[in-house]
Amino acid sequence: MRLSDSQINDFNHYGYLFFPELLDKTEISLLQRAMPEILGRDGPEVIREKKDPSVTRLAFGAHIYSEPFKRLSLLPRLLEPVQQLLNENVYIHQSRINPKPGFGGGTGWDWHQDYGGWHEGDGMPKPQCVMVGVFIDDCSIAKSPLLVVPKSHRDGFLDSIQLHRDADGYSLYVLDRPTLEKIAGEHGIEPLVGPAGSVCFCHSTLIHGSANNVSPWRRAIMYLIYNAISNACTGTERPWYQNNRDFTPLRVINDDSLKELK
Ligand SMILES: O=C(O)CCC(=O)C(=O)O
Repeated sequence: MRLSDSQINDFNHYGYLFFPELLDKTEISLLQRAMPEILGRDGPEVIREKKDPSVTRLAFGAHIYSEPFKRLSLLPRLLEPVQQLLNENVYIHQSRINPKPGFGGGTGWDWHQDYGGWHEGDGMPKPQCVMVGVFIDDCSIAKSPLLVVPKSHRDGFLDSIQLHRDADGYSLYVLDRPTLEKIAGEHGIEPLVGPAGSVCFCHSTLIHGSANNVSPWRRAIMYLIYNAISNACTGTERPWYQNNRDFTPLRVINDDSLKELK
């Protein structure tokens, strides 16, 4: 999929692009079918909710060990726009599924910029990477959607941001309140809502967060972090599922490849 010049300008201006239903129902049902096995894995790549360890908070690396998610990550609809936005070849630095189950089981994410964790934790030189969010379930306002602050990527990685490191080693660079008040006061906050199969492309310094999902419904999103080859990470501390060390440039596969698993 080729982005138009105006879509590229919008990404640079607002810090994100949103495409409703970029994947069709067959593709989504194949991804949904793969979810229970992924969320039930017992390796360190699956992080549990602190208040209820029976609930999965994040599943890292599914694009490596799950065939449907591997194919998803290489579809031209995802990979070509990222190559255009970064203007070069890319590899996947990290992927994570945030299943966000209902009834409050899927807890929120404080306001943060993702780039901080990759820069400080993995030695990513510049914010030359794009986070692609693929909606595995419908994401409505009722399901505590992903919230973004448009244009907040423009100031780069913010000094006022503070590192919060979880015991499981998952770090978040969380914004202080006055900074959020100022930036959100200027630019507002947008919820990214749409049916399953919708896709967002976000700049790595775009401020985002979400609330606890108190609805009765799950709203899973797969986040694929594509990094420019020239921006490969230099750190080696974090494991394969958080800091992938294979910098081989990705090549697109046939656009029907995911559907062929049916
Ligand atoms: O999906 C969400 O609720 C937010 C996830 C998030 O902010 C992240 O993974 O960086």
